[in-house]
Amino acid sequence: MDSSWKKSVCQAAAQHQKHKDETYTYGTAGFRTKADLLDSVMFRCGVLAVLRSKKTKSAIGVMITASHNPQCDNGVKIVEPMGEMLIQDWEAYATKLANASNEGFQDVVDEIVNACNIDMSVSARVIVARDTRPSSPKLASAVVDAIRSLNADYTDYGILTTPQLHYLVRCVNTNGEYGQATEEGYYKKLSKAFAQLKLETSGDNAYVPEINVDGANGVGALKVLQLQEELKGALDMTVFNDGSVGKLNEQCGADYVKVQQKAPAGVKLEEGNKFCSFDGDADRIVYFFKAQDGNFRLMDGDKIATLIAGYLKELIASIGLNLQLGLVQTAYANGSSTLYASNEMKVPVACAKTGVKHLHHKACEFDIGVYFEANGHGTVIFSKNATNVIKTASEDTSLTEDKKQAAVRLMNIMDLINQTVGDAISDMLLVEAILQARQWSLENWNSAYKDLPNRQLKVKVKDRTAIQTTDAERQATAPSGLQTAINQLVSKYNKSRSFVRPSGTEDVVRVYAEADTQTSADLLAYDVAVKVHELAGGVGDPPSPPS
Ligand code: 16G
Ligand code: MG
Repeated sequence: MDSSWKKSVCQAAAQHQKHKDETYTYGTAGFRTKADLLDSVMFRCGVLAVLRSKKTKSAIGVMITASHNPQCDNGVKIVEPMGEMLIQDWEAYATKLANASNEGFQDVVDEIVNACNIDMSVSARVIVARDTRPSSPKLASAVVDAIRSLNADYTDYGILTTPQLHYLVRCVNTNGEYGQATEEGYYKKLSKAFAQLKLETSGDNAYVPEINVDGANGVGALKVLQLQEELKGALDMTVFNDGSVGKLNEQCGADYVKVQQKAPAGVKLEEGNKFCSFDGDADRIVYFFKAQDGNFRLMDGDKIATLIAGYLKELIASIGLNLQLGLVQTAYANGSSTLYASNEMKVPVACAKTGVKHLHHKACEFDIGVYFEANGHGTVIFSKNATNVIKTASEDTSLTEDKKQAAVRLMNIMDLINQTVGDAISDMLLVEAILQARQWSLENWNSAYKDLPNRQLKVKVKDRTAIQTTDAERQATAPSGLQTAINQLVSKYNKSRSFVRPSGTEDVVRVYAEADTQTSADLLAYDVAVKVHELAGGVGDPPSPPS
């Protein structure tokens, strides 16, 4: 077989030398670290994407972004043919390739080619996009160098949100069945579905078709403005933190708002107005508003998930379809949301490990799987069966007009949803469509259930892998004695729960606690953090007590 590719990829690799002392970890969603350490990683991910494309005989996506991390960081996510995240077997290859020495690079490539039985004569295609970070263009060109050295096809879409890239990969691999494989096609698909979901309403209506978007000074701000044109007035959007003044993710964006539980900088929180925050690559969204009591209220991923699941469940029932709808959460889901979903909505709830790939996987077990992380990342996936059943109903002339209308609505909802991955833009339109159908303000939506007060803390330890977990991260199995200590602390408070896990994106251990009052949640989180510091090799001073 012609092996000239080996020479050309090695020559190109020599231009993208690995930092000798650096070890790269494939985290929860790909590689992520300081941007100036990533050139070789990008090149090697480009190589990996080409190999994966040859293996799957499909187009593969590469997204350059570090999501909600500070502007100085960057990262890379690899996207599978149907728009999912890279499969886990290949995460191990990615890690090995990223960490191979400059001399050992070709051997690792050979090893992957052999282990996966890849036919290097098969053609390959990679789709590349990046967020708005200043470091992204150069890192994208490292990916492109790799693709070219292997003589593969590629399309560089320039600046996109992460979910837009996921969408495009799926469009390309389904020959347009999922949608038109252009950025414009994305806006057209979403805005058409949104327009068709709009209902004629009259009289008392608490819903207002206006939204203030905090774009995190990132790509989402740019893209929402492009969508605005397509929506032709169906939703009036005002964009804050559009990147013209502030820094990416600095005191703004979905992660800031969720963790700090307060409005972002640059936004004037006025009573009666609706707000939402995207993260840096627009795959997360949270809503918020100023309540009548003057206080800030957060509508996080759990609130969004229950809104969506409740509405979909009603639609399915109104048509009389026999489809199983389920909700997938993580350990971070507020205890009230879990109780509300299972006891009030009667929707089965499953718990998965943190990270989209785990939730997505679990959601595939239902006909209709709604999955959301509390941090605002989530979407809905419809099985092949569900899609067919809904399509058939929407065309069934023997159904009553009401049932048929409901089935057509479900069809449009399927089109509105980005089923490949959580998508802030698509989720926002879905929330707006449901609020419109329900004629709800955010106050109405918020009243479904009351969040339990909660607190998240970080603890620095020598080696965070000292913490090991089971039961979807709800129980710690190492270090020994930690779980028993957590159980004892939890038992001191009412309606309390706490767990710890090593972060997959930062060098810290995360602590979560909830309880019936904020004071108790704060104290419990603090007590647990102290235990982690004591038992899991904490570095620096022990955590300080809540003020
Ligand atoms: C990544 C994940 C997100 C998860 C977060 C956890 C994807 C696309 N993103 O941002 O789902 O919630 O990591 O971060 O999977 P942590 O491990 O640092 O807590
Ligand atoms: Mg993100």
